[in-house]
Amino acid sequence: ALTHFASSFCTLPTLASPSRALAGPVSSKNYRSLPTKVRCMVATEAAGQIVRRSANYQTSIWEYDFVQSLTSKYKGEPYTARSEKLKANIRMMLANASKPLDQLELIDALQRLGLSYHFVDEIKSTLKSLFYKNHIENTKTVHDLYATALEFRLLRQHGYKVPQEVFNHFKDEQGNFRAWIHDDLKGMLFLYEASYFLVEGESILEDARDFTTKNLEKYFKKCNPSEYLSKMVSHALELPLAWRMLRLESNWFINVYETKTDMEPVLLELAKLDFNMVQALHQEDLKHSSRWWKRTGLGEKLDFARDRLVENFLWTVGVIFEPQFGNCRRMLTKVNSLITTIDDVYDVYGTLDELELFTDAVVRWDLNYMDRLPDYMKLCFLALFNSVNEMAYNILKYQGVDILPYLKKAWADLCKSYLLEAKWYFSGYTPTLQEYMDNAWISISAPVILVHAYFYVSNPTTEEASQFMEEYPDIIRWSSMILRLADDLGTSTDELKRGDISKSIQCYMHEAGVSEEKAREHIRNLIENTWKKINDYQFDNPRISQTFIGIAMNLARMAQCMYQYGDGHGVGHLETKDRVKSLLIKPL
Ligand code: LA6
Ligand code: MN
Ligand code: MN
Ligand code: MN
Ligand code: MN
Repeated sequence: ALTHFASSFCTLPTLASPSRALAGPVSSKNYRSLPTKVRCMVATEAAGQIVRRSANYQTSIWEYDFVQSLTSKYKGEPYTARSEKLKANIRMMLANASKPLDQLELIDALQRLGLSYHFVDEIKSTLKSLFYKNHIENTKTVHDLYATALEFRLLRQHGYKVPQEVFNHFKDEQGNFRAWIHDDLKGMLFLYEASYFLVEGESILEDARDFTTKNLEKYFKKCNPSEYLSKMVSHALELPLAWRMLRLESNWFINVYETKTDMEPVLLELAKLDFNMVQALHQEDLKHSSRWWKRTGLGEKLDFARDRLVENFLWTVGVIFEPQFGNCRRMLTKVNSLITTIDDVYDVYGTLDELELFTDAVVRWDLNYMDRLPDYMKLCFLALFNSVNEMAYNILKYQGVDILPYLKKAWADLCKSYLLEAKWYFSGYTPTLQEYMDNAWISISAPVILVHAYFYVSNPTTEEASQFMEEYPDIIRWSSMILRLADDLGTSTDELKRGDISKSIQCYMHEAGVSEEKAREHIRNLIENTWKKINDYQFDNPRISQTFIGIAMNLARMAQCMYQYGDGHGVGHLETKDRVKSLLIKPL
């Protein structure tokens, strides 16, 4: 019963064609009277055969036995002892650094090398006193662009809303950046990175971003690409630090830092060692997750669906990498794998009737609804039901709070949003961008991911905080929007080829009558603007933990990473493969 037929599914939707757009959303009742595709489907159903789409996804490139064979020597005694010793040295360095610039540079290096999580308290108190001295007492004397930008970025990263006006000093009476800045390459680079911590309405920072982008690009055309600073510039122009996936950035930076003339050997040694020790833990999380995935049988039984356990695990490393959150990574890998499979049920394989039944079963969260489902859906439903119930059970067992209502609701919302997209697809409907996004920030699954993550990093979990999650706080919405838009930029071309709804790009093309290139630019602008809201969220939200805000930001970063060069999630053999190797397989 689980076989499927290759796609012979009538014509593809022509998205730019207004004749396919309906006046409003369609209900499940009127879809049968709509254009070509639907008639085609009715015809094939009548002949007793259901014609299904196919995404022709490749099988997984990561074999189970290979994953299970991963090992690392970076575990246990000699390594932990050495690591403790190096950490103590660095703590001394932090305590002995007396000049503000030395402190800032040390903190920046620790962050970029992926080590700052070991020095949270030290960094916090250093930055607190710097902020107090420079922005409350105002005893600041240095007016160097590089130092100002570095301080600005670090303080904003840590929740201090330093005013953008600190950069006015570098502008002339006409409001242009002063001429000498063109020769201050390092200053420009750091101003560029700082400018991405802007919030809505900060035009000085917007100017700074445009100005530095333009000038760094100009510089880059004529520089020597092997120099340290040039490597930093080209990397920054590709994607700013603020948007980068932390572990990958550390991996990259450790290698570059090694070539820096005045680098600190102690930092380098700990960075490599710590990276390898963390990788050893991640391997155990991955192996655990992969055994679970094999037990579900979904990868083997469901031929139409993506079998992407390792890629799903990579997402979780992007979302939360610190050693102590292994349970969260293991749980989220399950969530991601279930999402990826069920998304393919809705987008590729299921008929509309089946999807209605599946949605019903999830909304009711009731095994009594299972016997109405086709076999392949029974597998999905029971895997989902058992896995999510078990997650709720763990929280109930250890923390005494029943979070099942919140988990159930998140999945019900997701399936309802999937179903609406399926209805749009089968009726050939093209929504406006706004209408699309109102649904698509849920259908990208980020709310499900973030709600589950929330409960696994909040300890204790309170009833009040749980209810707060139910309303999906803004930070969830912004993170979801970025995931959705980045996913559309990377996946919509293939999705439309195989048969799928108009995604944000096509909705905007249709609505604004613009070219695909213009529409993509619009979507990239929306991503930039959404980051401004996320940046602002950090400053004044005591109700939500910094850990959770970090997770939401990291999910957005991970999306920009995964879809940087196309569909890195579905097409696993390109950049994603190299990333998996360098983060999860090869030690430094
Ligand atoms: C992307 O697939 C996908 F499966 C997701 C659910 C995105 C994020 C996933 C994680 C972390 P696709 P769609 C598991 O591009 O159908 O098919 O929403 O998603 O565009
Ligand atoms: Mn498969
Ligand atoms: Mn999909
Ligand atoms: Mn989908
Ligand atoms: Mn997609």
